[in-house]
Amino acid sequence: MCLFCKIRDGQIPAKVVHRDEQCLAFEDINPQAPTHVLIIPNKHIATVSELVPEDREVVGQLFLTAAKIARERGIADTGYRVVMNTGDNAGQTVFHIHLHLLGGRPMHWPPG
Ligand code: D5M
Repeated sequence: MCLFCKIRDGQIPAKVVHRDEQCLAFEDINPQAPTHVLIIPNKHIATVSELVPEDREVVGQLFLTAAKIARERGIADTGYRVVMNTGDNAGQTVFHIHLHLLGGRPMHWPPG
């Protein structure tokens, strides 16, 4: 089972900030900003490239959850970044899709 499936199932501890029927959000273990939360689908999907039409709703739920957490953290007005690294060249290290929610400081563009 993959690392994030184990977190989903409670086999590896995480600081969970949101859970519903479709997704789970928890604090990134190596935060790159004052807010750095990962939002994952409960369903194991390795990369964006493996998404199928039936995943449309859960992908929407990932973004809605990011927006909700951003509001709760008070970073919605100042702005934040949501990003999903896909594949080796993008630096994906955990092959269970996850939306990074980063905020609480100015973000730079382009990223590295
Ligand atoms: O991002 C993978 C992210 O996953 C990276 O920011 C660290 C985070 N990570 C790795 N292990 C854990 C655990 N155990 N808890 C919480 N966060 C974790 P990627 O886009 O794949 O590079």
